[in-house]
Amino acid sequence: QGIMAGKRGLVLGVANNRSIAYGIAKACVDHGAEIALTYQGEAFKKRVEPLAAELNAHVAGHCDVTDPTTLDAVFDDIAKRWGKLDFLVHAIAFSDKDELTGRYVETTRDNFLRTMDISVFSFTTIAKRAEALMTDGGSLLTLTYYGAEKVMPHYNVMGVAKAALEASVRYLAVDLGAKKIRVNAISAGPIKTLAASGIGDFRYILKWNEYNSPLKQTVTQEEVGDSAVYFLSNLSRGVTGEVHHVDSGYHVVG
Ligand code: 0WD
Repeated sequence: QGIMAGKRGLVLGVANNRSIAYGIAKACVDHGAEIALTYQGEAFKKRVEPLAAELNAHVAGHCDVTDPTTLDAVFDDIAKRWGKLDFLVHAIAFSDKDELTGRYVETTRDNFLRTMDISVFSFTTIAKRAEALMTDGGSLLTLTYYGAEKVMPHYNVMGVAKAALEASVRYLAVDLGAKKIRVNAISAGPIKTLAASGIGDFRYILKWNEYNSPLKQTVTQEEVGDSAVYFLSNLSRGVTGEVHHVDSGYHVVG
């Protein structure tokens, strides 16, 4: 049983077992939820399938958020299989790693648009698709970072994208609130994942957070997963439009 018993959710952004999305998926399953995962291309299929088996998760197919036909296919698959959806996790972001170092002012137009498309617009278009299936209300959760609020070294265009993503959370919360669909974000502290390895000096950022955060440690996928259960379950039924820091308290000092 558990706090998530009877809930069905789609988790987007599992690349491997270090992904934040994997930590969230596992916590949801541990608390009784049934989940579906997607993979981005054949290379990730091989990594996601064994993780799905371990979590008793349905694999809803290939999903590349820059290709709307793949999103249509995933949501059709969920509609046929479950007929409805209770929660959705968006843990997707991308930027050219050559631009996640040096000066923000050097950002190219192509990478700016691609970063915003994959890291920001994708959440909005996915929210629209989820709305159609969340007939008993629901909970949408995305992942952001403190670089949206403060200038962090090397985060550059991704910081600008995360600021837009956090604003999207507020606008979507208003649009979907009447249907009792809640929209929130977790602002996670730095965690070593595939995506994070593209950010310049990431190891230094991890150490900085460990030494300076109130809890004197970096956060784990499990800690983010446990906090996500609060947002995805009925425990947070009175909460929407929120950006919640799961960062060992770093934001109160940094
Ligand atoms: O320190 C960190 N790791 C933090 C991450 C701190 C705070 C926030 N976040 C955010 C990220 O910005 C992202 O929104 O958490 C989210 C999940 O990121 P992650 O768990 O750190 O990274 P990873 O395991 O790499 O998962 C991100 C995945 C991609 O993996 P790759 O390695 O290919 O970037 O996002 C997916 C992909 O699976 N992704 C896409 N999915 C569909 N279509 C696309 C796309 N076009 N592009 C990337």
